[in-house]
Amino acid sequence: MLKKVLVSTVCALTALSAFGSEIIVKLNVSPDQFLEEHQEIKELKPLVKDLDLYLAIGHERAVLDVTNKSQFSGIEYAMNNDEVKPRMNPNDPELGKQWAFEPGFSQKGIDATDAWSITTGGMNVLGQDIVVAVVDGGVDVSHKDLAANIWVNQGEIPGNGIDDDGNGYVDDINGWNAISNNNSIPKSSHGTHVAGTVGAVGNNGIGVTGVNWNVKIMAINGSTSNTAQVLRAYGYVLKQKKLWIETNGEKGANVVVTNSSFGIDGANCNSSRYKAWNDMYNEMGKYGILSAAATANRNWDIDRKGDVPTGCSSPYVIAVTNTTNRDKLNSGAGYGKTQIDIGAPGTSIHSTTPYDRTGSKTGTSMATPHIAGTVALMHAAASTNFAVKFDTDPAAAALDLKQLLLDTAKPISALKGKTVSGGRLDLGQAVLGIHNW
Ligand SMILES: [Ca+2]
Ligand SMILES: [Ca+2]
Ligand SMILES: [Ca+2]
Repeated sequence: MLKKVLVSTVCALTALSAFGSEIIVKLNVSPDQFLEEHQEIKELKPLVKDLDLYLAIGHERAVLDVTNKSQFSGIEYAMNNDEVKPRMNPNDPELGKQWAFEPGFSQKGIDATDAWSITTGGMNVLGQDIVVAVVDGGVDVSHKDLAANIWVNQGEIPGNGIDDDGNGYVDDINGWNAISNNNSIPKSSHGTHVAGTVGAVGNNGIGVTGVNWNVKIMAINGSTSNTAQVLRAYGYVLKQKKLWIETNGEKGANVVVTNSSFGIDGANCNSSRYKAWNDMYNEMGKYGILSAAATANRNWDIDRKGDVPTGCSSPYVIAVTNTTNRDKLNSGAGYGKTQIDIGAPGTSIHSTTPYDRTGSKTGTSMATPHIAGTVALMHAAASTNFAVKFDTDPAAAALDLKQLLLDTAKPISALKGKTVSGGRLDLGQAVLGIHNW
């Protein structure tokens, strides 16, 4: 027993040398006597006198000296002063309905709590905004649980009929309506739900939370019509990102991911007939934009049937299918060993709906914003190493991020051989991975 204590003390004191200066000790002599016997320790700060617990402070070299002594006189035991992290659970009252974030005993959530102990969103380590472009039917940008997380074009004066920031779009405050080609964003129920999963305001005592408690959502209407409108919608995103890079963040927006929950069932994206889709994703990818895309709501093998956009060969597309709270593939969702990258919760997902409401929806459309949201949260958590690479080589860094997202997916039997990763999103591992990148 004594030996065990001594061994653990050695380990603890050795570990202290790695951190440099502090260790917790339980004394069995008076503090004065301890300091007299261990001149290497500069100071003892009382922690809990009733338990004789002190914080011992010394230089790295001194601690090594203590470690090398054959006897640890005066110490009953020593412990690392390990970092303690808050168990982050937001106070949003409807969190209990968001099974994807708060796994119950039998439910298969995405490990959000672990991710949120590292970051809950906001800027990256370089102080840059992180923007998610929700290309959908529009978003209720005034929803009380979304408004604070809606992207605002700082260079544009609203409602004056002038393109103040000279980006080619008049009065584009929160995004663009690519269908009517103006700044009026419809309050789509679908798009508002998607936006809430990406980034409903977390820990504000209202409604739900998103994957990101804090993020910038660019609202773009472009999903409910035809291919030309979709291309125009993506064109807006591309323009804002290029402007952001060209002006060193003065104008435009640091879009890191688009969310797309629409498509053309059974189409071969890699045929010449659909070429502009791949061109668009590749061009956005050059500037570091990944595109999370919902696969067909069909019980289909996309590798055989084809799909636009989740069958597109562009490496910047992350093709997403829909898992349930039992980690099953939703019976109405597409799959494909070569084309569909990953699963994410998309069944009975609770999120924001227009006019300050909330509600539940099911579909690959509900799975995809978990992935788009994850890309954003990964940027918020990313190490300086990653952030610098993203600044200097955004295309390569975006692909690194995608690879990590797939590599950290939790393997599940329902997706084995049916997706590239064979797994379902694990937000906690993805965020931890990029944090240590
Ligand atoms: Ca403008
Ligand atoms: Ca204006
Ligand atoms: Ca909330």
